[in-house]
Amino acid sequence: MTDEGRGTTKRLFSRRVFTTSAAAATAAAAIAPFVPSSQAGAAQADKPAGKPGGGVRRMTLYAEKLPDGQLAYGLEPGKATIPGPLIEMVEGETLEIEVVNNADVTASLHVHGVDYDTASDGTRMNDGVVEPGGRRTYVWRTHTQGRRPGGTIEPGSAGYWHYHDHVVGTDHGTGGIRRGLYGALVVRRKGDVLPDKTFTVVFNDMTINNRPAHDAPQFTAKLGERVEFIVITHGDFFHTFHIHGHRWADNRTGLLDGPNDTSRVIDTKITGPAESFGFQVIAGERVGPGAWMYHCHVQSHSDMGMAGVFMVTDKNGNVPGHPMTPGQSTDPGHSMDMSH
Ligand SMILES: [Cu+2]
Repeated sequence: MTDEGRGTTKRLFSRRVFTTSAAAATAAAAIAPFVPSSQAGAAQADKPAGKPGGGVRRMTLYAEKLPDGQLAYGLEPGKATIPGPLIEMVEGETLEIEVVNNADVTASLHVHGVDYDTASDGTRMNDGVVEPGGRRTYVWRTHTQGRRPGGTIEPGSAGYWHYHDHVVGTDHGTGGIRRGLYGALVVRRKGDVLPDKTFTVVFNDMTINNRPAHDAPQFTAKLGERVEFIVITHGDFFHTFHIHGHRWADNRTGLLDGPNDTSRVIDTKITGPAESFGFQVIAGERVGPGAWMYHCHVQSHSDMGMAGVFMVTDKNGNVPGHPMTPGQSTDPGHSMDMSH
């Protein structure tokens, strides 16, 4: 597969940390589009922030059939990718996603982790599907962490989540997921540290991001960049995500909150169907530039090709022992290079 369109979405937002509530409200509007800058005009249809506790944004997601017969979501016609575009939200805001079904099968959009009505659950049972040629708007809501009457904490929506089809093939979207209708969702909390770039790794049956065996995506970052990985599993198997030379905290953000955060620090995590997690690393921190492998650590799975490379370049764009060629990266990441 080519590099074209593979997760190259740019964020229209560059703050490293969400700040005050007013600034965050502005920021929430600012990150609205999740579209390539070439499509920034289309994104201006976003509604301004208006509801208490967060704004409402709109976006359009196209479900399409790829030339090789796989299915994918995209932000523009003809630009669908596997995984679909990274969708970001900030706790408190609402996202109205219009799905345009350009594929030749009935498809839908089902999300994990956020709030929605049954009409937005993407199932045939609730008539939440989109016929070929049709369109339908799904509404995702989020909320901030709070305290319930009686004192217990109600968790907020922040987390590493994901979305997928729920109707192609079977009433559980087994065929849609198998063919590529899935993507990552991250809901951030005010104050969260933002990465320079984000890479999505989906263990889908015995593939990574539906790519052929031994052809997993290569991710590239510069030494010292703050890189976010989002890991999702689909299909029938359990996998064990592992990355060489880097490690993270096993909590919501993957980062330690402070010197007293006792979260376990790990470099391997078991992940079963429909689970998702994410974390951030500083590329090459203490280990330097290099070709750092990431893979499923179930031995037979890695032997069968569930392994890829996280290329960490030096400041000149080189990797020791691995000459880099232009366009070599199969996923340049969702970079955050726009100032705000
Ligand atoms: Cu595996």
